[in-house]
Amino acid sequence: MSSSKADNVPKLYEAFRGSFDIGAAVNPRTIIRAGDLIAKHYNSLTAENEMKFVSLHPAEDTYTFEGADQIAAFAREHGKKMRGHTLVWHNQTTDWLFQEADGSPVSRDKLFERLKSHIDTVVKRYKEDIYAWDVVNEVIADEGPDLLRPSKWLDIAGPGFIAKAFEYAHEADPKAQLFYNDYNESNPLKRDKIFNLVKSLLEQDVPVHGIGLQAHWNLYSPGLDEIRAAIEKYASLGLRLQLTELDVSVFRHDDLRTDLVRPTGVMLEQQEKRYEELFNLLAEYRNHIDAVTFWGAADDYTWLSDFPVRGRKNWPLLFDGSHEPKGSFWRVIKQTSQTSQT
Ligand code: HAH
Repeated sequence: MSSSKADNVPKLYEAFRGSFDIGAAVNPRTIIRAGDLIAKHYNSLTAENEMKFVSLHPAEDTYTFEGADQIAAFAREHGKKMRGHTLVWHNQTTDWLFQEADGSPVSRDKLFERLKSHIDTVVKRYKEDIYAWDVVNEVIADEGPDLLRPSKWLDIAGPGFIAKAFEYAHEADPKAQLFYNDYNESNPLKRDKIFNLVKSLLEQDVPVHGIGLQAHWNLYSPGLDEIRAAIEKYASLGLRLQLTELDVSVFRHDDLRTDLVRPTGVMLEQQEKRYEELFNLLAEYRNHIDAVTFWGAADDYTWLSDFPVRGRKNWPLLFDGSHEPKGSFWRVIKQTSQTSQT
């Protein structure tokens, strides 16, 4: 990176000091390839994959901490905060957890024993590094009347696994802030289900402290009014809020085109306007929002290139493929200098 160029670029997280932390999801490759950019602009890190069940605990007697440890060491070296992601999820979890050695399903009690042992080991290992955990990820059903999505967790343990996960995490690190995290969080139907789930956990005195709005958004949706309504509804529970996985896809949800090798000028302009509006809204709610974490650091690597459309590149973040600030970065920064002058 040319340092003369870099010197003219203000640090993203410093622009939001006093409002919320600015985080990025990272992995062992990006902390090397984009290490300077990450160290400069973000003051909080989340492991994109390395702290998920399958990454940490591939077999009952095997923990693989190398990738997660590298990220924690990078965070320590650069004085960054860390969020933990994620303890209970229906994806990226290994089959052994739900099975006996002969392949038959485990009992409910044995599943809870294994869950407790996993949470204890992982949460205690990173106690000094991680201040907040996504304890339960994505258990709500997107569509239809059912509250919870089908999963092995639900099949074997019934809905009680959710409260148990929070209780085990709280026992392992009583100081950690514990989050329920989900996507499509601003969709009114799913929003109300998330609200009802978390409300019922609170009524049972389950230790849940925050709601993570994943915020995998695009240029067109969700609408600002829907995002605002979601923030207000979640905040009405008296919990802390974070945007945990923000990105702004340049494609509509049902747009399947794979021909673009770079974003069009129109897309970039729309993205600038969208990011400016989003951060204006987030700034309004800074008393409720503690951190805004992007699901990546720069457009050269994002999970959205190839997902959900194979062979389609995407450009959802504030820095381009060469780690230079995009127009969207300057719009987000400009907005903070205006609010701090008033
Ligand atoms: C998130 N799911 C996950 O929380 C995160 O761990 C992963 O790296 C990327 C996105 C969002 C999602 C999904 O995985 C599948 C369908 C819809 C949304």
